[in-house]
Amino acid sequence: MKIGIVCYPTFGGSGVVATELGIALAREGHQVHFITYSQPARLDFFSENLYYHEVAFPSYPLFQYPPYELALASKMVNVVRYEKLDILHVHYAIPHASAAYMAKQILKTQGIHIPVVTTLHGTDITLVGKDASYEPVVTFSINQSDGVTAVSEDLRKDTYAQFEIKRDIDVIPNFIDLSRFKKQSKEHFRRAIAPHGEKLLVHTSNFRKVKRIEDVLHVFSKVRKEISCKLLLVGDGPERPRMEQLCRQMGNCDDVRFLGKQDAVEEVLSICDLFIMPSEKESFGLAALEAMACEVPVITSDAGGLPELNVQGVTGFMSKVGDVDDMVQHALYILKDENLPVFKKNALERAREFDVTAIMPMYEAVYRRVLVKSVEQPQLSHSGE
Ligand code: GMT
Repeated sequence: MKIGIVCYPTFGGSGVVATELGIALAREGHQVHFITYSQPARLDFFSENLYYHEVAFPSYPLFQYPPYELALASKMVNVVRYEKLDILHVHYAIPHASAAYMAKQILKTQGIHIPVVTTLHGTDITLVGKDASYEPVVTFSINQSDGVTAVSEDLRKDTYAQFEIKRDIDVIPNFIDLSRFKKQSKEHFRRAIAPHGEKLLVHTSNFRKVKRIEDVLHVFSKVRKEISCKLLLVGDGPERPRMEQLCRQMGNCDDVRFLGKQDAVEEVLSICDLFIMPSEKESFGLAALEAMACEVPVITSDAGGLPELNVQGVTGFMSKVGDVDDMVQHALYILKDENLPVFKKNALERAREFDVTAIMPMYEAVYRRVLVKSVEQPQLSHSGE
C-alpha cells in the first residue's frame, strides 16, 4: 500500500507512534509518505520506502496566525495526487482530521477517492478537543473519517462520552520496537551519575502541566529521606522553569538532573530502577511502556488508559492522581533489593505484549477494511456517511 502519514513531528507521544508505525510499515514493504511541517524526530535515516514531504506555510503581514491547516490540506492533495496514495492516516485529530477532510473533498472534485483513517491520541479528545472552540470541528471530522482508532479502551469510551460520535472506533494500543527499547549495558554512565550505588528514579515527558511533574519531585524528596537515590528528568517543555525553581526550593537540586530532550532515551532508561508517571490524564502512557521495555518498573497514577498498561502489584503500582504518599510507599516497596528484580522482569514481560510486530498488523487490518469498503460502497464513503 501507499500510505500518507500526517502527524506532529515532535517528541510528543502521537508523533513518536506515527513515526514508529511508518517505519514498521515501510519495513513490511509498504511505501510510506510522511507529511509534516518538519522532519519527524525519529526519522533520521534513509530507507527506500520512506518519503518526507515538508508542509511550508508562507507568512504574510496580514496573517496574525499563519493558516497552517490550509497549507497542510493543500500538501495532502498534492501528495495523494502525484504519489498516488491509497490511504491517508492522520494522527491527533486537531487539526489533522479536518485538514484531511478538506483534502478529501478537493480530491473528490478531481475524481480521486482517498480514504482517511484518524487516530485519536489523548489530549486531542480529553483536553483540547472538547473545548468549545474546537468541539464542532473535531466531532465533524471524526464522524467523516473512514476509519477511527483510539490508543486505549478508556480513550474510546471518553470519545463517545464527550462527543456525538456515530461511528465505530477501533482500539489499537501504543506499541514498542523491542529491538531498540531494551536494557543496554551502560554501567559507566550509571557509575558517573550514581557513584555510590544510589537508586535511580526517572521521569520522561514533554513537561506539560497535565504530567504533574511536581508530584515526581515530591515523591522523590520523600523517597530520598529513606534511601539513597537520584532523580533523572528527561524532556523539556513549559513546566521546566517552574520545576527547576521547585527543586531549588526543596533543596535537593544536587540529586536531581534535568537532562533535557534525549534522542537515545533508551540509554538513560537502561540505568534506571523506577519510572514515575503521576499524570492527571494519560490516554495510554507510551513513556511508561518505553521504560518497561528497558526493564524499569513503573509508579503511575490510575488516570485514563494507564490501568490497561500497568498491572497493579506486578509491573509496578497505580495510585489516585495526586496521592503522593501512596506513590512513596509503593516506590519504597519496589526499590527493596529483594523486590526490584521481580518487578523488573515483570515490566519487561508485560512490555513484550505491546511489541510493534503484534500491533502494526492491527493498523494494516483497518487500512484494508476501509479500502475494501471504499471499493464496495464508493458512494457511501464519498458522501462520508
Ligand atoms: O503525552 C503527551 O502530552 C503527548 C501526547 C501526544 O499527543 O503527543 O501523548 C498522547 O499520545 C500518546 C501516544 O498515543 C499516549 O501514549 C499518551 O498517553 C497521550 N498523552 C496524554 O493523554 C496526556
